[in-house]
Parts: sequence; structure tokens; C-alpha cells
Amino acid sequence: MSNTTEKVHPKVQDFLKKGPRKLFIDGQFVESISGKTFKSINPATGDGLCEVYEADEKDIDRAVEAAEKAFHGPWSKMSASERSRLIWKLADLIEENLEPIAQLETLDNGKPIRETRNADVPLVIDHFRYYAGWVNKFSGEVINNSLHPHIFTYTRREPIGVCGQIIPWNFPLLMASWKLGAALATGNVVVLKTAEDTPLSALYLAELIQEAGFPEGVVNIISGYGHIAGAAITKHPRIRKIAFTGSTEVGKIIMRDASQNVKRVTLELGGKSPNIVFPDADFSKAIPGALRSIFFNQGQICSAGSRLFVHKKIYDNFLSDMASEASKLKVGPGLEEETQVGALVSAKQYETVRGYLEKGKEEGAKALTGGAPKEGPGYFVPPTIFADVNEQMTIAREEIFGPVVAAMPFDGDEQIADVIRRANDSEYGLGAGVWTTDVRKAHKVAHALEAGTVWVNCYNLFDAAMPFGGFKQSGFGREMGKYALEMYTEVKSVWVNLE
Ligand code: TXE
Repeated sequence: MSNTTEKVHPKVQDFLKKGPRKLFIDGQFVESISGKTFKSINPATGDGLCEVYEADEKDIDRAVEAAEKAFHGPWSKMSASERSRLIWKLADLIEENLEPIAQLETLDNGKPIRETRNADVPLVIDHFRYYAGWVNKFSGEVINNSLHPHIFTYTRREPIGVCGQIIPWNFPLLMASWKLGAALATGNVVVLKTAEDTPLSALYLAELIQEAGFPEGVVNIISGYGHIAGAAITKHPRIRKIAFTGSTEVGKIIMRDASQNVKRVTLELGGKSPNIVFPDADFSKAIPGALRSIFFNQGQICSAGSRLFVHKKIYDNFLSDMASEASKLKVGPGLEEETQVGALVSAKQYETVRGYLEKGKEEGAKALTGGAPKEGPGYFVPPTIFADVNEQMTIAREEIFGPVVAAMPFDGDEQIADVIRRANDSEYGLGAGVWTTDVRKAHKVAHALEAGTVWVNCYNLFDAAMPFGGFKQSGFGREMGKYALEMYTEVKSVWVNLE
């Protein structure tokens, strides 16, 4: 353990000491059948943090068997109130453990403690409470059919069964909660695989799931690699649905593999989201908003406002103010209270972002601030604003997933069609931002943008009640809100002859 981990919460010390951490299958913590382990790294130092057991196909088989047993047994027999109570209790336990969970997440992922403590973990708690409230409220409907007056017709919303959930490393616990909340509220059972870079917080969550008293096998939490454990989940014939968040590239593999068994699939993939600042925007809000849109979570967020369109009239002033603010952001180890930009998650992600920084400069973009990664130890990249970008440049087209924004000017006063066309000129369509004080323009632009979420005079806000997902190659299906419940249920039509 390195120096940074010496000041951590005793529960975290304890958790890390008890490595290798086991898989959570059938309500128990078990070693992988192969006995193989891998190391989770602290990205702020590059040192090993904790060993974790690595699952393969055989472990997935075990987890599916346990999940099926729970699905046909205690979970389906449990009343809606009891299911709701369990989900609510889990939220309470997370709240009681907020500090150790926040620290563990920061250590494993690199993100600032001020974010894990004030955003990630509180959002997780709220998410579970929101879905606890849905358990007895989401149901089918009585339908007045048109041709058969003597037949009583209604629908039921039934759980799908064993759901495979594959999550990424950028918001490890939050992504787990987005996937688990709706699945459990609708009566499904789950085999969830964490990302190989960040397995720890979900294993801590598994302890709380056990403590809350969920029946064994309802939730199984697996650590392992994508091409082994992830592929085994996608291909498993008795897993009926896959919910995936990650890269568009892997999303395509998952769709292909899941199609072999006609699984239900929902995909939340990458983005290259436009953030548009009109000349009538309130600078005092738009500048911190633009900073937040791209530097929050070190830019490792699928909805990052990574293409910044600023009107020509204000372009120079806006960018110089933004660059001056960005250069003041404190970059450092996530556990330090004053850190605003933490380490990137891994050496791999650091190298990817370094590559884009080089590419941006090679292609003629000018770094107003940042522009080069810090040398190690740790995987730090300072906030970078590239100006003089044009749409053909790689940094304007590809998802960087780092603290790097590509700024481009646009022209025209009442003529907003041009900037909308440019904003929509992307294979992605996840998020978008609009900054203006003109309410008509705000709505008009919001409606014209091809994106699953549009933030007006705000950015990167999330709420358990608001659906989230993508247009185009950013995926399909929605997480959160009532919409996510639809993604986890089958509709059954029932005809009852009353004659
Ligand atoms: O993602 P992967 P990576 C984007 C972002 C980033 C890039 C690469 O641009 O730079 O993806 O990151 C599992 N079958 N996003 O390589 O590989 C894997 O184990 C089944 C955007 O880390 O997509 C992990 O659990 N599963 C994104 C999960 O997929 C497989 C968040 C995501 O990893 C698999 C993360 C396979 N064949 C990265 N291969 C977002 N939308 O927020 C991998 N996995």
C-alpha cells in the first residue's frame, strides 16, 4: 500500500487488506474456479491497490445457476413491499458507509474525493431509493379491446429473468446502481460484471447487499476481463438480457454475440457531444458550465461536452476566460481534498489521451492551456483547451475520453441552422449543451439536436427520474426514470373469456 492509502478510512484499510477480494455468487464470497487473480491499480500512484479473483466462463455458469434458482424461488415469491424495503435498506446501508465507499472509489478510479463524496455516492443512494419507490407502481393495464366485448383483456409487466449487466470504469458504483435499480425493482435477477480497472466499490456494495438480506443469488457480482467474463455473459444462453455501458466498439460485439440467442439488449455507448454557446449567453454561468461539461471526471464521461461551439462574436474572450479558469483547476491525487482534476483511470487511458494530444498538435490545433500529460508517477493530464480546431481533425471527431476540449467558432445571428448541422454531424448522439438567454432559441435548438439529452444553461446534471441514453451510435434503450423499467420487463397480454 502506498502513502496515499495510509490516511484512508479504517473500513477501506480493512477491505484492501483482505485481498484477494472474492467474487460474489449465490450470496457468498467465493474464489474463482481457476484460482486466477488480477491486480487493481491506484491510478494516482500507479501502484497495486488490491488483488481480485478473476472470473471465467465456469464462474459465469455458477452465477447464472444461482440467479435462476433465486428467480424461480424466493425472489419471485417475495411481495412487492418486501422487495421495495430491501432496495431501500440497501440505500440506507450505502448512506451509512458513504465515506469509506467514496474513498474506495477515489482510490480505485482516481477521481476526486469531493466528487465521489458529493456526487457519485449520493446519486447512488438516491437512485436506489427512487427505484424502491417504483416496485409496487409499475404494472400492466386493463385494455378495452375493440372486437370482443365478452373478453376481458389486460397486460402484465413481467420480469425478463437473468439479466447480464456489463459496466465501465468511469463511474463504477453509479453505473452499477443504474443497472441494478431498475432490474431489481422489476423483479429480475442479475449477473453484473465490473470493469477490470475498477472492481472494488461494487464488491463493497456486494457486502451491503448481503447485509441488507437479499435472497442468495438475486445479485451476483463478478470481477473479470471483458473478452473472457464479459463475453461469457453476452453469449450465455440462459441470460435473457444484456445491459451494457462502454465503448461503441464493444457495443457492436455485444449486439452481434447477443443476437445468437435473441437477447434483449440495451446499449449506452460513447459520445462526442456538442456544447453550443450563443453570444447572448450569461458568461458567469456558461464558463463554469463549459468547464464542468468537459473536465468533470477528468473528461471520462460519455456525455462530455467535448466539441465546444462558440459564436464568433465572443469566441476570443470566452476561450481566454475559460482557459484562464481551466489553468487554475487543481490537478492531483483524488484523495487530497483540494483536488479538482484527478488521475485518469489507467496507464492505457493515459496513453490514449496522450496520443490525442499529440495528434491535435500535429493537425494544427493550438493548446490554450494544457496540451501535454504530466510525467508520472500516476496518470495525470491537465485540462486542455484546443482552439483553432476544424471538423476534419481527429480531435473533433473521435471520443477522447479525457480532459480535452476541441473549440470551434460559428457564425450567424438568427441563422442557427448552420451550427445545428455541424453539431449533428457526428455518428454519436448522447448529450448536448446550449447556452443562451433567449428562451425561444433554447427550445428550438434543443429540439433540433440529435442527442438523447440536451442541457440548457446547465450541463452534466443527472437525476434518477430523468431517462438517459443515446441517439445513433451512442446506443439505444434508456436508463433511469420510468423508461428503464420498460427495458427490464416483458409485456404479457392476457385474454379471459367471460362467456
Ligand atoms: O471500454 P470497453 P475501455 C469508451 C472511451 C474509452 C474507450 C475504451 O472512449 O476511451 O471506450 O475504454 C467490457 N464482451 N468508453 O476499453 O472495452 C469491459 O470488461 C463483453 C465509453 O475500457 O468498452 C468493461 O466491463 N464485455 C464508456 C466494459 O466492457 C466486454 C465508458 C467497458 O469496456 C468485452 C467506458 C467483450 N468482448 C469507455 N470487451 C461510456 N459510454 O461511458 C470489453 N468488455
